[in-house]
Amino acid sequence: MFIESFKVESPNVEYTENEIHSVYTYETTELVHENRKGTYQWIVKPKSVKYEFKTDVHVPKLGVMLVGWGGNNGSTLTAGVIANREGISWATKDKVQQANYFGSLTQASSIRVGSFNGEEIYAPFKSLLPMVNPDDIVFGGWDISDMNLADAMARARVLDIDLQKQLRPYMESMVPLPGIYDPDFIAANQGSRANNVIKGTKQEQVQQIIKDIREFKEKNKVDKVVVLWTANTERYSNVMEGLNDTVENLLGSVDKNEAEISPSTLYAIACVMENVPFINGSPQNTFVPGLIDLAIRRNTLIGGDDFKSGQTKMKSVLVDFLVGAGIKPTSIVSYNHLGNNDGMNLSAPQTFRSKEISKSNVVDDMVSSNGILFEPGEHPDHVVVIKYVPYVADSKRAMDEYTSEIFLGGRNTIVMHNTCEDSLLAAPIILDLVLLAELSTRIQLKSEDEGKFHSFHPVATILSYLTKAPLVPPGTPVVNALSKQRAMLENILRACVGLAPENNMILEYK
Ligand code: NAI
Ligand code: DG6
Repeated sequence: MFIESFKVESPNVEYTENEIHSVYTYETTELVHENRKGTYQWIVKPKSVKYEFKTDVHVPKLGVMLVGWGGNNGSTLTAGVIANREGISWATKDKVQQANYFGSLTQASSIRVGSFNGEEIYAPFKSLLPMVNPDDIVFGGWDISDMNLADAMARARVLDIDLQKQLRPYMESMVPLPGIYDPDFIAANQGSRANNVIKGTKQEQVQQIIKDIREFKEKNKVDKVVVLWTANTERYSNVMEGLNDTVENLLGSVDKNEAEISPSTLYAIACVMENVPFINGSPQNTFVPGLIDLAIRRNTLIGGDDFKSGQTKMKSVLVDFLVGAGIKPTSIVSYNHLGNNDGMNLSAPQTFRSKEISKSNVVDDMVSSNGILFEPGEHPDHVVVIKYVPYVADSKRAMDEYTSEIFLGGRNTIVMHNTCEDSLLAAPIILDLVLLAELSTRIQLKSEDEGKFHSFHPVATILSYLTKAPLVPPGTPVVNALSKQRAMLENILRACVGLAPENNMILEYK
């Protein structure tokens, strides 16, 4: 059965006019490796830690500024939110289609809240805590192309034509602000698009982005802004001592107009300086060490990297299943071809390399979790190929072959073929990223050992479910398995309303 909303009644939870306050017992373990009677043994001690969570229930008016607003993802997301807000329906060759948010964790997935009369009861994910309603988001942003959003939607060739016609009046007046363009960081084939660029030194460019954010906030009367990079994939920037390894060196390099500071890092610096959350939806190393330290110092949320939309999502499910089932994946080969502007940009070796890295590291934690199947340091062969094929446009083809060793030396090969509009997968993920980033800035916590409430660590691991290469604070394990990432997110939000983690034991019926 599905219910729309619920309220928790518990001595551990208090709902007030301003906040939800919960007291939560975190059941975990403590490990020690000790010499006991001459032999080293691992001792696991179950441990309970009391936490308190405070969630501010005032949902702000949210502004979302996209870097690369006029791209396929930016225009598709903007169109999709307007279509939902306006209740638009349109004729396709199959049926009359109603706007929806399929593919969004927050808007279209559910959580189990318990059992009632022998039936499992589910509620919308978004009913867990007060979240921004996408209808109320004000969109804006930057693009190095000055095309208005209605034309950009047509250029993207993603949406049905009848839907585009209905959306055009809402989007014609939306024009991206000039962006920071550096041809050294993206493919040369993007040059013809760059007719809307911020002039000046890197320091002047950062200052312009800060000014843009302030003016956007003022003009649209929004309480909070989240900025998200959905612009072209950049090449990696070099990380060097003295250049970008510390806060001082990074800011000094901006002052010195150092060529190796990328546009995405400049936008991120501007956001962190303004205490505006910044999310990186592409694979490049925007978050150089000096920037991560700056975000930590200023306690500003940063999250990334690279939206996890299709092929990688499947990979982080399938490899988790294989390794979890005691089957040994030995070779993973992923081919993609696509014909949109993202594909064209990725046809340059340097930008492809950024994507290859983020697509390749996604099975590491699963492999290292099973020492029965894999020797230390052993990995499956893992190859990623991306080709640009203009004809297929945004309709990306992803083909994967997984070969595994099974019982008694047997081989098991699984082949998958996925065809899908890339931007229709990415847009709901972008929405989730900004909504969850905003929500997480309203949550405070403290453990029994801490005197004061504090926000989550500024490096937002809570967003990991949505990204291919989750950015984590230095010294923190990276989790890629999709089910674990989802459980982490859901269980933290459950803790905020005093609900136990979903343990799937269903002991009531045992
Ligand atoms: P796109 O090429 O259609 O859009 C990117 C936009 O960014 C373009 O309009 C371009 O003019 C603009 N741009 C480039 N550099 C800029 C800068 N420095 N400042 C402002 N604007 C700039 O690409 P699409 O398909 O929208 O993808 C966007 C990004 O998301 C790409 O990096 C892609 O790799 C990444 N991504 C996409 C996924 C998907 O499923 N669509 C999944 C994972 C990541
Ligand atoms: C080619 O792979 C284009 C890319 O931008 C991908 O479409 C994007 O990274 C999505 O990747 P995945 O692996 O999550 O489907």
